[in-house]
Amino acid sequence: MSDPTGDDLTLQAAADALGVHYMTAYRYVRLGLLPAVKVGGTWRVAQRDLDVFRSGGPMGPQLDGGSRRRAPWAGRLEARLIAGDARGAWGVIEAALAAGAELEEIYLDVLSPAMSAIGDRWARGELDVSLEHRASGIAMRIVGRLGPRFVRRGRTRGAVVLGAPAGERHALPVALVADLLRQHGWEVSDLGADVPDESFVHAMLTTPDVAAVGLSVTAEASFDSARRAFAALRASGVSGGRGVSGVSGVSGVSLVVGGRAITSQEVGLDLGADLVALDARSFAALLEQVRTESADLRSDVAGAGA
Ligand code: B12
Repeated sequence: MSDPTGDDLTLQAAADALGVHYMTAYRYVRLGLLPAVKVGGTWRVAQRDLDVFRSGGPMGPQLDGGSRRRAPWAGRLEARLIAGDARGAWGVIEAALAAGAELEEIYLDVLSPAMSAIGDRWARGELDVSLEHRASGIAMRIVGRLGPRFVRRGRTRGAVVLGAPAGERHALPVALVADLLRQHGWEVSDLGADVPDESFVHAMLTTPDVAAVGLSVTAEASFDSARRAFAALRASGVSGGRGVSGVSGVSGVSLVVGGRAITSQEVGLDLGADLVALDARSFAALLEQVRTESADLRSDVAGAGA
C-alpha cells in the first residue's frame, strides 16, 4: 500500500474517479480491494493505489469476471491487518468464502501467508512490532470466528493434545493446526502457547483416547524447551517409536513435532519426537496412517490372544 500523503484523495473523490457510488468505494476498501488509510477520521486513498486499482493491478483485477478463486486474498488481508482494520479483515475473509474458498484454504492460503508476509516486513524493518501485535490480535479473532465451522459431526478418530513449548509465544499456528485437525475428525485439546512441560504431561495423562501430543515450534530459540517437553512426556510413560493408540495407555501415544522451525525430519527427530510433520496438511494424513497401523496391530494382538 502506498503512503497516502500529499498526492492523496478522499474516498468520495476516489469514488468519483472510479465512477461508482461512495458506498461502493467504501465496500472496496472494506473488502481490502482498494488500499486506504484513515487519517483524522476520514479515508484517504493514494493516487498511485487508485491508478493500480483502476488498471486491474494487484488489488483490483477480479472485480469483473476473471477467476474469483484466484483473487489475491492474502494480499488484501495483509493490507487490512496492517491497517488494524478488523472489520475490513473479516470482510476479506467473507468475500473469499463467498468466492468459493474452502475453510482450509482460508487458513493455509490466505491467513498464513498474510501473517508470514507481515513477519517478513517486520524483519526487514518496514513495520513496527506494534503493528504485528495488532495484526496477530485481529488474526486470532478471525480464527475465533471461523473455528466453530471446522467441527466435523460424527464419531471422532481420537484425541490430540496440541501446544507450543515453554517460552514459545506463537499461539496462532497452534490454533490453526487445531482447527484443521478438528475438521478431519480429531478431538483436539489446544493448550495454546508457552505451555509448561508438566502441563503437557498432565494433559496427555488425562485426555481420554489420546493418540498424539503435538508440539508447535515456530522459533528456533524454542528447540531446547521442545526437547525438555518431549523428555518430560517420555519420562511419564511414552515408550517411543510410533504410537499405538488404545493398546497400552500412554505408552501408545505418538509424540509429533511441526511448525515453521521444523525444516526437516532430522531437525524434528533430534528434538525427541517420534514423528515429524512438515506442514499442517500432512499432519492429519500422518495421524490417520498411525491410527490405521494401530488398528491393524490391535487386531493382530486380538488374533494372537484368541
Ligand atoms: C505473529 C507473530 C508473532 C506474534 C505471535 C502472536 C500469536 N498470538 O501467535 C508475537 C508478536 C508475539 C511474536 C513474537 C516473536 N516473534 Co514472531 N512472528 C509472528 C509472525 C508474523 C506470524 C506467525 C504466524 O502466525 N504465522 C502463520 C502460521 C500459521 O504459519 P506457521 O507458523 O508456518 O504454521 C504453519 C506450519 O508451520 C504448520 N505448523 C505449525 N505448528 C505446527 C505443529 C504441528 C505439530 C504441525 C504438524 C504443523 C504445524 O501449520 C501451520 C499452518 O500451515 C511470524 C512470521 C512468519 N513468517 O510466520 C513471526 C516470526 C515467527 N517471529 C519471529 C521472531 C524472531 C519473534 C520474536 C523472537 C521477536 C522478538 N524479538 O521478540 C518473538 C518471539 C517470542 C517467543 N518467545 O516465542 C521470527 C522467527 C525467526 C526464527 N528464525 O526463529 C519470525 C519468522 C519473523 C521473521 N520473519 O523473522 N511473533
